[in-house]
Amino acid sequence: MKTSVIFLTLNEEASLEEMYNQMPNKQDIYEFLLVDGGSKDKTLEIAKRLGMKIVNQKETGRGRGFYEGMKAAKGDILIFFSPDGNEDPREIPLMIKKIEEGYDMVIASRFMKQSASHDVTFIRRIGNRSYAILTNLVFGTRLKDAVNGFRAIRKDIMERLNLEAKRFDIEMEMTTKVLKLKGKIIEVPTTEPKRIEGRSRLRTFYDGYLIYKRFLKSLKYKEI
Ligand SMILES: Nc1nc2c(ncn2[C@@H]2O[C@H](COP(=O)(O)OP(=O)(O)O)[C@@H](O)[C@H]2O)c(=O)[nH]1
Ligand SMILES: [Mg+2]
Repeated sequence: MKTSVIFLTLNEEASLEEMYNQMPNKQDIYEFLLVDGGSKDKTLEIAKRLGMKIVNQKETGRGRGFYEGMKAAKGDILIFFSPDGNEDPREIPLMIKKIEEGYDMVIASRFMKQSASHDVTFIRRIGNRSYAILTNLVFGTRLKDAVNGFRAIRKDIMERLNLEAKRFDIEMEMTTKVLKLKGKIIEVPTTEPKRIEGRSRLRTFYDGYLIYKRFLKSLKYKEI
C-alpha cells in the first residue's frame, strides 16, 4: 500500500524542518504533503526546499486542512502529522503496519499505560478523558484517546465520512463516523513532547464545546 504523510501547518517554521528530518524510513513513504492554513512565516519556503507538495487551503481551519489533505493525497494510507513538536514521527512505521494488518484507523494514543503527554494541561486531560468515555459508552469501544490528531487512516474509508468539521472537532468527527461505519480502530501508545515554539491554537473551552457538539451530530451520520 502507498502511504501519504500529510503535515498540517499554521506558522510552524521553528519546528518543521527538525520534525521532517526525524521522519524514519522516508524511502517507504510515497509522498509528503504539507497542507497550510495561511502561514505568514517561512513555513512554505522550508516545505518547498524539503521537496514537499504544498496544498494551500481554500477554506481556513484545521478541520478543513484534514479534508483538503485527503482530497490531494494519492496514497492508500494517510498519516496526519502536526510538525509543532507534539508528535513523535517514530510511531509512523507501526501505524502503517497496523493499517496493512487490516485496521481502518490507527490513533497514536497519549493516554494508554505505556503513553505519556508532556503537553496536555489538567483541564485538557479531563476533556480528553470525557471524549473517550462518551465514545466508549456509545460504541462499546475501549479507546483511551478518541481525539488525538496524530493518526493513520485508509483513504477509502475517509472518503466515505462526508467530513464537515472546520476546527479541532475534526478528530472527533473522524472517530465517531469511522465507528458508525463499523470500521476497526486501534490505538498505539505514544509520548507527546511539548510544543517546540509558539502556542497552541486550540481554545480549550470553545473547542471542547465544538467537540461535544460534533460528537452528537456525527452520531446521526448515515452514509448516503
Ligand atoms: N493546515 C492547518 N493547520 C493548522 C491550522 N490550525 C492549526 N494547525 C496546525 O495543527 C497543529 C496542531 O495545532 P495546535 O495549535 O498545536 O493544537 P494542539 O496541538 O491541539 O494544542 C499544528 O501543527 C498547527 O500548525 C489550520 O487552520 N490549518
Ligand atoms: Mg500542538
